[in-house]
Amino acid sequence: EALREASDILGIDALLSDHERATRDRVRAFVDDEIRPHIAGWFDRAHFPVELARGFGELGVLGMTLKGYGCPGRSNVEYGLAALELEAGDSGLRTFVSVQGSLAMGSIHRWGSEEQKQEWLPRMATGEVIGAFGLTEPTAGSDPSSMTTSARRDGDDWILTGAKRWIGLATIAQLVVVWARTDDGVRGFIVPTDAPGFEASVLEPKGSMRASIQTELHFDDVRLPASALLPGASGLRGPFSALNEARYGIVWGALGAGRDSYEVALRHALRRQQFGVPLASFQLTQQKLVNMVVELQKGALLALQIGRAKDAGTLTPPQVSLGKLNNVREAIAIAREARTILGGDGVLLENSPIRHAANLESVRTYEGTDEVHTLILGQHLTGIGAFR
Ligand code: TGC
Repeated sequence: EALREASDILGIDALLSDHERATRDRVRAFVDDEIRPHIAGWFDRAHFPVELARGFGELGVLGMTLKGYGCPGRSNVEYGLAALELEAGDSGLRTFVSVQGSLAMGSIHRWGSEEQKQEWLPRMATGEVIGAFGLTEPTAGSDPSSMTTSARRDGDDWILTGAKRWIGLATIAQLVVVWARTDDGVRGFIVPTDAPGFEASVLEPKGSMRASIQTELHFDDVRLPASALLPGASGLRGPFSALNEARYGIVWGALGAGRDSYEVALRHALRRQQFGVPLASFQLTQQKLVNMVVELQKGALLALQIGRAKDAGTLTPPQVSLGKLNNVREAIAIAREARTILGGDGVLLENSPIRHAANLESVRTYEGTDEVHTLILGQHLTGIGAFR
């Protein structure tokens, strides 16, 4: 705790309210008790602990900022602090919370009918029902506008055909919010995973986010009732609005992976003796540690500014892009540098930095790659879209 206080050189803790600190400490304790002791084994065995879904529900981090329908209704800064603590445990487990809360629940809360919200959200907030979000396709990643999955009318029903790829959780989910092309543009559908013609398979083996499930989906003429359509969403604004929410969580979450890597490296550097003195007494080691803390402190200020703007309702997509681009990029650099301080022991999974570094390769790629966020910012600065 004293080492952690020393690393808050700018006094960023004091910018948080007592309530925000209490929320953060509650999630931190959950991560220490329920995730930290097991995560290396889960990662090694590529195991996602599905029983944690109920624990996350009790902790109040599923659909954390959503109001009503049994959802926690907390502030965006509290959600950000929770994401940071969860990702200090593991990016794959924070991803579960993002997919369930920001993407699946967020889409239903924002675009769903009253009946859809009442049917699904209360049970998703407790973790009883798991939801996934299907936007990316085998041939449509950074460019969702080229999606080929389609839904056509058959009487009052819809018939869904196509495929999705890199979809979190779908093999353990009860529903997937699927975005598909229709005569009326891109629309969203709540697809039950037991519907005939729906198939989900796990993408494995992965070298990143191994304690998490990513899947490929196939829809072979899946018949859906009219009530499956999300009535409020029309066009790509529907899925992109959900992506804003998940990207926001990553702005904070990446800092958790970075902080955990730094703390492991610092403890090792203070303990490990070489040439008769602790590693921490070498100038090169101190420089590495200092550079990590400089970036963690800058990243925390950035996340807090973005979080306060989100709570004030003024947050813009370029601001989220700036935060995601910077904080994930710096977190990977920190995790890799932390690994070097650990020397050979740094490649063992009992030390977290190499796991965080591997996980963050996924985080820099999903929810908009570094390149996409750079070009969103480039468009903001120049007024010229350079995507194609
Ligand atoms: P563009 O023509 O600019 O926009 C189309 C419509 O969308 C609106 N829009 C947004 N709305 C809300 N928030 C945003 N951030 C928005 N960005 C765009 C826009 O206003 C417009 O609305 P309307 O009503 O006028 O039609 O779209 P574009 O195709 O030119 O955009 C280009 C680009 C590259 C920015 C966009 O395609 C993009 O963001 N690409 C990245 C896609 C991405 O992030 N994919 C990640 C998928 S999710 C995932 O990775 C799975 S992780 C979770 C899991 O594990 O399952």
